[in-house]
Amino acid sequence: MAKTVADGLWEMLTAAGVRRCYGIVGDALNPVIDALRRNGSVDFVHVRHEEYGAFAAVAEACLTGQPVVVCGTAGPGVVHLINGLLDARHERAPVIAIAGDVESSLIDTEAVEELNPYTFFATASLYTGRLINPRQLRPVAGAAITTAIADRGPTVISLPGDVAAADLPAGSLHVPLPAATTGPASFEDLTAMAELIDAAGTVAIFGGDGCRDAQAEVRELAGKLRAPVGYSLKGKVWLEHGNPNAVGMTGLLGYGGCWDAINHADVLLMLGTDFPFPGFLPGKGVKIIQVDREPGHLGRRAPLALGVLGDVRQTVAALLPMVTAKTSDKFLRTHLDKTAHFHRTLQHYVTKGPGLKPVRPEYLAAVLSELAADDAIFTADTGTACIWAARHIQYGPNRRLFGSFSWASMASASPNAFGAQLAFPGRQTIALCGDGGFTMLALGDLLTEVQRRTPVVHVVLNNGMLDFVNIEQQEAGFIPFGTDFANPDFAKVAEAVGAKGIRIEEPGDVRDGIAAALAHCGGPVVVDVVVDRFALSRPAHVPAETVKGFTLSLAKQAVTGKMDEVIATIEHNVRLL
Ligand SMILES: Cc1ncc(C[n+]2csc(CCOP(=O)(O)OP(=O)(O)O)c2C)c(N)n1
Ligand SMILES: [Mg+2]
Repeated sequence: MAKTVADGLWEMLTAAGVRRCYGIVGDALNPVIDALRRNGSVDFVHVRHEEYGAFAAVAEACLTGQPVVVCGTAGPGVVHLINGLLDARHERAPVIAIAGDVESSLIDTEAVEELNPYTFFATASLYTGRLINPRQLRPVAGAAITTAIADRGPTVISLPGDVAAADLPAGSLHVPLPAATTGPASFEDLTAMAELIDAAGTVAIFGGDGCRDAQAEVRELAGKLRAPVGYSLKGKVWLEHGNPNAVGMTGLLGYGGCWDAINHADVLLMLGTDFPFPGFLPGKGVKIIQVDREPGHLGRRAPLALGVLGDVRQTVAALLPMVTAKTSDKFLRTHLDKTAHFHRTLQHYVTKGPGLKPVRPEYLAAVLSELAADDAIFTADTGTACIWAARHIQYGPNRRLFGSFSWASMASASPNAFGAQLAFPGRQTIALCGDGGFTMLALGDLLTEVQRRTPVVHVVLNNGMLDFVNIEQQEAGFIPFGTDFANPDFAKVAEAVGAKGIRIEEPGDVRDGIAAALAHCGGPVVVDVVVDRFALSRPAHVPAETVKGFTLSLAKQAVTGKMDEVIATIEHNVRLL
């Protein structure tokens, strides 16, 4: 059989490092999947929902650094990919989507399932090519591959079935792969950084995901400058463990002395972070130096004294010998003390956890942290799962935390953990799921995990509501509405579809239940934990509007006959208020 365009496409993709493709087949994609089958070197993961596949691909691509393919067929199948591709864009994940397209002779006739890929993918994709002539294969697929790898983000190849099945034109399919590297800051910028730092009495550091390769350098700089080090959720896994200067996080999930330190230092050094909540960053009075390899990140969250383009590791390494060591550690001590105090407060519901029913999520997360493997990969749903994952799970040097932390979609934890497990078989992958998130996307593809015998551990925070939104509504002064739902026993549901199910209602069962889940092999586990729906978390820095909103909401609830809920909210959080 003569080679087809689809054969050529897989040759190009595998040469670029692609080893897996998540998706659902159908019409336009049939020749593509037939070519994948014949190629034999790509694992096709037949999911039940394309979005699940896309979120799995994002995790796999980010955790391995390798490009991963997703596919969906013309029209509706393609549409199901979009949320995951938007997440890929925010996570800078090299995900290449093969989007089935209508027959090339039908393009622009409003054919059944026809979709304009350029307009549809515009918000997500860094490059979208429509392959309507076999001779476009090398340049179009080449651009999709090169852009995904070098610019780190999703790209799309829209492919009509007739073109995929057409004969492969003669000629080279070689794609020269670019190295996605950025060097250190320029000498001028390094000098300006050193001058600002040397002139400052106190310096604080706030780091993000861009510090992943710079852990040792950032710790060394912080030691030399006696600088407290705070971090975003994405920076936490790199900068907290083994760091004597660590002062926690800012933002709504914030804890420790971070907010205070970064808002009261003379100079704030922002390293590899695009922390998206400007309200928690200093507005004026603090001179901010920001280092990032993305020019678009510089200054977009806070006004800068100096914006520096460069790789964090190389920039900090070059800066280290250029700055003078600070002698006073008063500023650092103050914020370390504050952090230690906050950690003690955080422990309250952990220590009391074994005696509190319903189960406190703080206790659940702490037990999970204690029992999980040292190299476990945790994923967390958008919702309260993020709070407990940020505050009560210790990451250490080898654990990872992954989630939709920038796009903030619900329901990413299960597919992220699935993608992580396929990429790192044998490593524990633990999805901390909201019950809203779990029922939104994970339930359907639990069947995929059962079928593939993929050992993902799902820990479902069963609070019977969209708790995060419930809290948001109260913060904004609303009476909570539209957030409740009724759940089945998820452990029984899991057992019914062939997964292991564990139901935990008693605090005394948490430890054994989690231990049994982590020990399970040969397939997925669902641990259904009925948790305290009134558990709140208090950020280290509470904006005045939040206090006002909460008070107003509690008052409104009281006068509209919801006094029981008001009392429960106060009673269940008395140690936080
Ligand atoms: C796809 C999507 N829909 C809606 C939202 C808005 N949202 C953010 S968190 C959340 C609640 C999540 O509820 P659940 O998964 O039950 O977690 P909980 O906060 O209750 O632990 C909602 C609706 C979102 N981020 N993504
Ligand atoms: Mg919930």
